[in-house]
Order: sequence, then structure tokens, then C-alpha cells
Amino acid sequence: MRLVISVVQDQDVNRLLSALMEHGYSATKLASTGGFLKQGNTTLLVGVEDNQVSEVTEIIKETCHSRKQLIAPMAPIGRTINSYTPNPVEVTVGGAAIFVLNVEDFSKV
Ligand code: 2BA
Repeated sequence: MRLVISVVQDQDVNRLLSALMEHGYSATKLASTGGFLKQGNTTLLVGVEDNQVSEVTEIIKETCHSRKQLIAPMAPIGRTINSYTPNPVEVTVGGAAIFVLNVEDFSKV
């Protein structure tokens, strides 16, 4: 069994959850915050059989879009003076960051 952990943008999460449910997958939605932008995003946990990983990954790819985001000048993007940004910086966020972990054991009690 595998655990697919995906960090997705909030704008994509409802469509992604609907698509996962339509295909019969269970998912857990966690509110999360990106370390770089310090903005909200969503982390989904999906426990699947090994042979289902590619389908879940494909659903995530189809549903989650990349978006460009500007970090305003002067905004602190870290805790040190080295992360000070004098000019606007454009970053491309998403589609999704996907991690696939081996699951040692899974049970429902
Ligand atoms: P954030 O950490 O807020 O990052 C948002 C976007 O900022 C990233 O988009 C990337 O384009 C840019 N970025 C992140 N760190 C950077 C850095 N040190 N220097 C320059 N630009 C940087 P994505 O790569 O699509 O990531 C979207 C969100 O997914 C991230 O939000 C974070 O919450 C999560 N994520 C991405 N990679 C991760 C990883 N290796 N481990 C854990 N979470 C990750």
C-alpha cells in the first residue's frame, strides 16, 4: 500500500476531491501553509493500493493547474536579511507537489 501526499492550491482542491471521490478514492484534506510564500494551501492524504498510484497521480495532474504569483517588493520571504526582495519576484506555483510513501501497515478499527 502507498500514501500519496499532495500539496495543492486551495483553488484546485474542490475539483480534485470530487474527481478522487468519483473514482472511488478516500482522501483526507488538511489545511497547510507554504513555507516560501507563507500562504495557505491544502495537503491531501490518499491511501491507495500500489497499482492505483499512477491513476491518482494522473487525476492530480489533470485537476491542479500552475499559476503565476508575484511577491510584492519589500515583502519579507524569510526570517533573515538575506531573503529581503527589493524587486517583485514572480514564482510559478503548482500544479501540485506529490510525494508517494510506502505504507507499512494500514488498519481501520
Ligand atoms: P511554498 O513553499 O509557499 O512555495 C510556493 C512557490 O514558491 C513554489 O511553488 C515555488 O515556485 C516557489 N518557491 C518555493 N521555495 C522557493 C525557494 N526557496 N526559492 C525560490 N522559489 C521558491 P511549488 O514548487 O509548486 O510549491 C507549492 C507548495 O508546495 C509550496 O508552497 C509548499 O507548500 C509545497 N512544496 C513544494 N515543494 C515541497 C517540498 N519539497 N517539500 C514540502 N513541501 C513542498
